[in-house]
Amino acid sequence: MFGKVLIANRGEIALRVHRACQEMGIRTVAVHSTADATAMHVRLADESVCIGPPPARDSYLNVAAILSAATITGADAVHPGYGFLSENARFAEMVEAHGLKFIGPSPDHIRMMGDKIAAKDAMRRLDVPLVPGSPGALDSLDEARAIAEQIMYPVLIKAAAGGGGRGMKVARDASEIEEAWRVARTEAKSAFGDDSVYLEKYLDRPRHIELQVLADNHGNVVHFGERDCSLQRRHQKLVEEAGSPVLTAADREALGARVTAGLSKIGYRNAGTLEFLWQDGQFAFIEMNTRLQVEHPVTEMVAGIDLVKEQIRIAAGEPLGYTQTDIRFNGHAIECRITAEDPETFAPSPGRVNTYHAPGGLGVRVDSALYSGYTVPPHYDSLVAKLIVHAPSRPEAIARMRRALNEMVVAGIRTTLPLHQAVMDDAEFQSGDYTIHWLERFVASRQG
Ligand code: MV4
Repeated sequence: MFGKVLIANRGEIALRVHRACQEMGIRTVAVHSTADATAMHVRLADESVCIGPPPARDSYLNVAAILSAATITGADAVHPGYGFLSENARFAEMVEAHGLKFIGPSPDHIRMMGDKIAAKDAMRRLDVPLVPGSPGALDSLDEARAIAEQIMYPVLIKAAAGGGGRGMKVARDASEIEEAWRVARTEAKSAFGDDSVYLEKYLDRPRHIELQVLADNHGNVVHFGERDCSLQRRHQKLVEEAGSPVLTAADREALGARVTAGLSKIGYRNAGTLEFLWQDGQFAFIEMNTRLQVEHPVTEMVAGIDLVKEQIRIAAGEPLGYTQTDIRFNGHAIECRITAEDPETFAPSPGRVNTYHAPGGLGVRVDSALYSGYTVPPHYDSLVAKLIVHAPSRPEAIARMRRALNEMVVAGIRTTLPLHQAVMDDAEFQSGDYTIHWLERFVASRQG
């Protein structure tokens, strides 16, 4: 096992990784920008190294500084967290080239899944269900037209290098295809430096359901069930649940079996998440993320597993000590992402947190790097706390979340706590019957 792990991240996820390391007897190295010198992840780590000025490109994305920090502190491995360098195949390669272990998938798999067309190609070959669409990149507008006629409008043109909603254009009918083709390619070129695009049937009222997997270096692949992440606004998730209110155990097992068999064939390793759209009882793969995700705690609560410890053990070469049939799902978990934003306008609200009080009690977990007197810097993601609850059933989890939200205090800055309270109080949310479009309308109705 590793003696020392460098955590190439900040905020709650750096803390999350640190906690797993501590319990495993592994020492930790925090890296931080000058804006984060007093951050909780720096305070708790065994050692810390300043890697640059506040802008992420000069610090948390500064590969040379991070690798130097790993070398001078004698770290054995690097955990990238999420965001920043977590899905950068080149970074994973450089970590390994410096004689360190990258706690994540192989560079080749990171690269494959980063190319959304290559990812779909792989899943097609592995018999994972896909959204109907072009067999690969579109070569011409004529090809786009022909495929759209065949699979029927509406269609979506997406950037191959995209993901997370960037570089996507809908064509509702034949009159819109030329414009969608042109705009998608232009946006893809300017955002990613790559104008390759592909086409899919546009699903107009899906849920976003993702499957968590883990694979070791010995051919074992298991899944930990799904998360329902349909409650999002502008591609920012607000609330996630495990399991999905719409899925049966049989659906979960069928999809899980298909996916784990497929990933075993391509030799995937470490953690991964497959994103699906779910509509009319059908799953359709859209993308795969090759990192630990923000919302991983809801899976941990229902599956009774520590995904970060598993990632570390896998990277150290240990086999999974269990098989799929050992994995059981218990109750229901919900996560609220609390951000330093105005709860109505979503304007960023960095600044000093005068008072921070975390809720507690049975079935309540808070993943946060906040403390009373901490100043939320303006340079990074606005996530300040994840409030996670676990209870025997979805209604009990909602009741527990409402209670925990009431207890929680983050004073001095604006946060999305009031929005979360309104969502939990809403009868439609409680019914479980919503799509990816529900939250946008809910927010608009609150703005009046
Ligand atoms: C789609 C779609 C409808 N049909 N693909 C948005 C982010 C990216 N990961 C994929 N996205 C979508 N792809 C087809 N064929 C609708 C979305 C989408 C979405 C997906 C998941 C969660 C929230 C979303 C919000 C808007 C659009």
